[in-house]
Amino acid sequence: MATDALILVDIQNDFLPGGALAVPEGDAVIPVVNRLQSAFDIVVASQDWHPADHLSFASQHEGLTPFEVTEVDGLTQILWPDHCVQGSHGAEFAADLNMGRVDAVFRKGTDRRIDSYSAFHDNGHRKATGLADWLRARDVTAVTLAGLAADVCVYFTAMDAVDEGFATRLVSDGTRGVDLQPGDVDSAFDRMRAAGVEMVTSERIAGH
Ligand code: VGL
Ligand code: ZN
Repeated sequence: MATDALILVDIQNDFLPGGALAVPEGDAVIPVVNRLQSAFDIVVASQDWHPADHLSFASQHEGLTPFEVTEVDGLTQILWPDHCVQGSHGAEFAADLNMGRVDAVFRKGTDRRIDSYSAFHDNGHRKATGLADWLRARDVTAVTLAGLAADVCVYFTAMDAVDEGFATRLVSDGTRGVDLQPGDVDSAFDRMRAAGVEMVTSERIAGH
């Protein structure tokens, strides 16, 4: 039977206020997604999970600072503060996030040389995380996304979900963005809508 899966994107300490790459109001998504989970048969979570020397970190590039842009392995790369280092507190899921209903966790960004914003593929579309096949093996045809950050990992996950053929929704009150440049979140929402992503508020999700 075709099912709808909830995908929780990167709800990790480093993306919450006080974290290394804090998303403003990032913690506001937690009660929303905790309430939503009971409306879904399948819940999965992605986890940004970098080695300490990951090349998306400004600290790995002499003379460059966070939020500058450079090239890594032929791809344009925004340099970030060190974040979500494997095994660190910052990489852990938020303490208040209900993990009891999460069926599988997909880790990404594990290869030093390539970043991975999407929960489906790395940024060069060189390798898949396995999420699409995992979902298809469970007859998932539709996905509902929530989490962090709206204009980075949620955005790329949504665009890949559409590409992979899933009917894709984003919980508008279940996400927050970085807005590195003011307007980034608005334009990410516009581009997602144009690609066919349906925006839905959590209160309109059936069974919740
Ligand atoms: C993210 C920047 C770097 C995210 C991950 O989860 O949105 N952003 N790594
Ligand atoms: Zn990252």
